[in-house]
Amino acid sequence: QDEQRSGGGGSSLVVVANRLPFDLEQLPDGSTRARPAPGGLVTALAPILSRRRGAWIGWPGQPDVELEPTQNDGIDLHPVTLSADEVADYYEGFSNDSLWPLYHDAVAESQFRREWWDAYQKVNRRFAERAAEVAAPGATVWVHDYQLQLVPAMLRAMREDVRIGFFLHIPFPPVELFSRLPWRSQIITGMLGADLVGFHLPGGARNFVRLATRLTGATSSGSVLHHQGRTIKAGAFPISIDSAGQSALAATPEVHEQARQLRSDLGNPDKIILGVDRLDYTKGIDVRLQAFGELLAEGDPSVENAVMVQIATPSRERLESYIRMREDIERRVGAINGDFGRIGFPAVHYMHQSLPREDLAAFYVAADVMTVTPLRDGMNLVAKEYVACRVDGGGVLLLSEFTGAARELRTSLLVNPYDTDGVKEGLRRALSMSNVEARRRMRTMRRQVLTHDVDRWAAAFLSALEGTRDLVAEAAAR
Ligand code: ADQ
Repeated sequence: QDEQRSGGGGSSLVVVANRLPFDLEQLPDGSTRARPAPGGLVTALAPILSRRRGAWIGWPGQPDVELEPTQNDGIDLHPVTLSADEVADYYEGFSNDSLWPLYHDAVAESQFRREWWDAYQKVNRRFAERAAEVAAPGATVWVHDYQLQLVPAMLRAMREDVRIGFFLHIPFPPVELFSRLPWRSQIITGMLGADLVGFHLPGGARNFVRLATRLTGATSSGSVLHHQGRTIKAGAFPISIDSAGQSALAATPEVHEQARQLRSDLGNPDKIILGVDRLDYTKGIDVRLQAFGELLAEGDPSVENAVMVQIATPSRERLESYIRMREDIERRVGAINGDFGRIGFPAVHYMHQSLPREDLAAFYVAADVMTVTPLRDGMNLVAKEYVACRVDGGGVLLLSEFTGAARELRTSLLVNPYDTDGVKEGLRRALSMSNVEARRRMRTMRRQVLTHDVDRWAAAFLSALEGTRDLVAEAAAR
């Protein structure tokens, strides 16, 4: 009976994210098969989840499919069904065409549509209801990212007994930008349903505290907010990667051999310059193409000496802004190759493909210079993956100041992606850097990445979330 009242679920740790960490597929006999689509998040959370009979609530990635809950690797998977219209309005529309550009410094224009907002609320409610069903009494529920910012308050209204953490994987904008959002108060109120609200950087947490006091009448003391008789903590938790796993992968003879083969396939250039991104307008792929093209035009480096490889994962392909940006990038690649390529030896090798982890590691191992030049990025895991893969201690990382990673990877070559001359200068410096200097810089970065991995991130967040129980007790005692 108690179970019924509190929701009836049995999971003491519940992760709620837009996507499930597995691609689910329905078999002819009606059962469900999970194919691993592991990202960093599931690698970090899987051990904790299976230890605590954890559950993961998320969309399986296909519209209009109704799937039964299933178990995989000791994790209960609860698929949430989205209709094709909901995918268009809640996911592509409100999440990726309203919030995504707004939260990334408005580098593209946000579209605000009321029907998208309606769908966002409706889908957030569906996720919250599912969490309320699945969570055991007193469970910990960890909600992820900008697609689900209303879930904390919705879940709080259904289940007072659960501890709720919310983590935002993308930047959280300053008051001046966020205030454009027609539903700004509702979003902040949604997040305030959590006990702990986490961001990559302290600046994100500060923006949140400022907005909460301005828009909702919450009061603050430092990073602690008081709202409707509850206490909410805001904090910074910079995410990372499975550093040891990534490093071990890069050290295998197979990856080593593949990297050697790559260099030879590229015509054994002196320098390989690499870019690896989701094809997204925030990533500044055009910035590095522009800089490389101008350097080639000036003849330093010469096209015989340096080759650029840009690997871009297809992303959000139905959105107009992404279609336009893809055309722009591909036109730029074509122009550089038209001007500087030779038969059999293009100046830029461009792949619009998603690669297996091993292949990606081989590219990281082969690359003399890694270019990460986003106009704005919450963290950027690619930068950390490159560092983890450099088991040889070499390689140069050219990194945008406007990534979260720039805070931690202080000995990278930092550039302002809006300053074309500065990026050119950085790229030239990277290409001509002495081995001694490159190794000294890489050593510091490797120490950082190897000691701050994604396990540590998850443990830090969850222990801070546990710690909020004390905050509540303190408030009650006052
Ligand atoms: P993303 O914007 O997706 O993540 P990022 O952090 O760089 O950006 O992660 C991309 C991941 O995709 C990396 O693990 C990378 O290896 C992989 N990837 C990229 N290109 C690939 C390819 N061609 N083939 C295969 N894999 C590829 C959001 C935020 C970031 C934040 C993360 C985590 O925008 O700022 O760091 O979440 O919080």
